[in-house]
Amino acid sequence: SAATGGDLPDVILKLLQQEPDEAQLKARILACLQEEQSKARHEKLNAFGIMCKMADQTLFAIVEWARSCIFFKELEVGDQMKLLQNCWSELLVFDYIFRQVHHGKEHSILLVTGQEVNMSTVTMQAGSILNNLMLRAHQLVAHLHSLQVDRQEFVCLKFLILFSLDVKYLENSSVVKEAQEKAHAALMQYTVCNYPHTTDKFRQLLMHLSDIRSLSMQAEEYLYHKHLSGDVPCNNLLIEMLHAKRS
Ligand code: DR9
Repeated sequence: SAATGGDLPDVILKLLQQEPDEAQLKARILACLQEEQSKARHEKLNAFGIMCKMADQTLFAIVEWARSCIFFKELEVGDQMKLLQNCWSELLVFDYIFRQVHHGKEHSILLVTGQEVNMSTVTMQAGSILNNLMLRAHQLVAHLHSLQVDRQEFVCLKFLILFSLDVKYLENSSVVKEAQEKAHAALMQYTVCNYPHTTDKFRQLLMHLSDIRSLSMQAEEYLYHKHLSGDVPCNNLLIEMLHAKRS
């Protein structure tokens, strides 16, 4: 069937229905950070630690999303873990990027908590590695903004990141392959029907997935470096995922 108006491909429809509620997520993360702030002075986190906590909570929400995701639910826990270990940082970066595309402001970034941070603050406070990361991220935001990526495409891309064919030694790789093919077909159909004048939107969107990949690898390097300097708070899911990948 054509993917016009209310007639969306089935996969996209299901993925849209499963999207977590932004307002609820925001409230949950804000509450978690406020609780952190009310701790005794000696165990209080600094600004960087709070940002880590925020990313950590976002990652929890991403894992929760994956676990409720079509096709993913069909997999054994072992396979689920392999997929998540492969793509957790990409999903975080992608979440960040799409929030900025939606935010649509060049001179500030929007955090998951709803707070805005001025770009000049980042430029002043961040070191060269982080500044470089932010610059690359914002070039990607600009590209996706000019491509007019919408919510339907966003959920499809997120799903494609989760079901990467790069993951080896799965018990059930046919589910992954099927998920990948279904999402590809849905995204192609959707972009051709809804953006007939954007030449090759489908291919352009997929190309940006490799930018997300390389950005996330660079972000992992940065995070690992911060971890070794003792800057990342303990009991952090981000660090656990970093170690799982390296071991
Ligand atoms: C591993 C994959 C993680 C991807 C996470 C993507 C989500 C990132 C979410 C938010 C990023 C926003 C950053 C806001 C910056 C706040 C202001 C600021 O610049 O503070 C500086 C402070 C310290 O900077 P520094 O490490 O460069 O040290 C400077 C040095 O001491 C002096 O020269 O930086 C922060 O507070 C950054 C917090 C990031 C915490 C989240 C961890 C995620 C890991 C990597 C993020 C890379 C961002 C990639 C963007 C796509």
